[in-house]
Amino acid sequence: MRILFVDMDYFYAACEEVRHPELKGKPLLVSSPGGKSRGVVESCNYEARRLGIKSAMPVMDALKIKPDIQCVQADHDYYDEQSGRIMAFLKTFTTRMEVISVDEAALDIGSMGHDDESMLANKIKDGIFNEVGLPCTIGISKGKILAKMVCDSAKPNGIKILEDDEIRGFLWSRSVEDIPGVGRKTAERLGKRGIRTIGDLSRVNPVVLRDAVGSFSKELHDLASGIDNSVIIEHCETLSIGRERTLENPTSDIDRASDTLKALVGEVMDDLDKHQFLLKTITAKVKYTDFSDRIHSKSLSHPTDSRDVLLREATSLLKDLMSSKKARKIGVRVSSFTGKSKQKKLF
Ligand code: TTP
Ligand code: MG
Ligand code: MG
Repeated sequence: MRILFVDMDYFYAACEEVRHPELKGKPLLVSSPGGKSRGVVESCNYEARRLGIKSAMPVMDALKIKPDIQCVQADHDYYDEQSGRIMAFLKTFTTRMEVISVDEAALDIGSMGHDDESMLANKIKDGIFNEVGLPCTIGISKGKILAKMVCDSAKPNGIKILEDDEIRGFLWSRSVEDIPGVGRKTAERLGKRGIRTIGDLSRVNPVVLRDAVGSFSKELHDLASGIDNSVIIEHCETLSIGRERTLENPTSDIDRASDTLKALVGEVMDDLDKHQFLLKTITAKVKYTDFSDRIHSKSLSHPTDSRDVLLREATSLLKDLMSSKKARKIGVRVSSFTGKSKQKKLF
């Protein structure tokens, strides 16, 4: 498996620099509501970081370091919109992608026939910049956690590719805190047992490790040995499930296409059940005998997993589309998913 991991550089602050270019070049922070008196730093540019300002620090403390720092209150709707554009662009490079947070995603690029990883990374980096004007960093390795660590190590504005035979060299000199999921507390517990680098971690007796960090120990020991079996969890909001089929006899009468439609709905719902998703948006598509095509969508007021609802709504959408011309192919696609159960967070 090859995973390409993208994380945007100083994301919120960079978004603000794009719409207010006059903020560029000088220290800038984006604060949570509460501003200068009660806010915390959500993101800051690298000019601010050089002074020691960082995320999660009270804005008051940042002001002690740099009293005239430029300070903007967070506008999450705007960052979500930029994030959506970035994710939609990334999705064009792979069929398997996990949106990990507002500014990071992991793409499975192993099975896509992209043979030159460096060229692909440059293309994605330049593409994001053209799309939204924002810088990012890309890391590539054999698993999601390794690729994230490689990405972190190449920040800001970098690209780094780690081959399998370089993994141990890369990992062993780093601090255990460089592993996603290892916070200060876990690092302290490991430190008490003399485990400070990932190299130390790879050599430690598994019993000692279990004693220190419990069930996390296997994952940590595996990673320290260069084993990364993390999987891509496709994020339901960015997905859609669809099927289409050519009709035996072209027709403009929906009743004569009803068997085909029932089969398509059945297949779509089987897929949806496998993922344990609820759907909200239904899209019908028709390809006419003159080879033109049209689509029609509808969003339901409540998410559903009912076959009857999907069949009824798809029938009504297709009926409209087929009233004018003969259809030779019909399709049904569902999207805007929510999970039936909350998804597990991996990092
Ligand atoms: P990060 O990717 O962790 O940070 P960043 O993009 O600001 O900087 P870089 O990746 O270059 O190190 O987080 C993405 C966004 O999430 C960040 O811009 C703001 C938000 N965020 C918070 O609101 N609070 C936090 O404590 C952190 C770490 C991030
Ligand atoms: Mg980031
Ligand atoms: Mg991030």
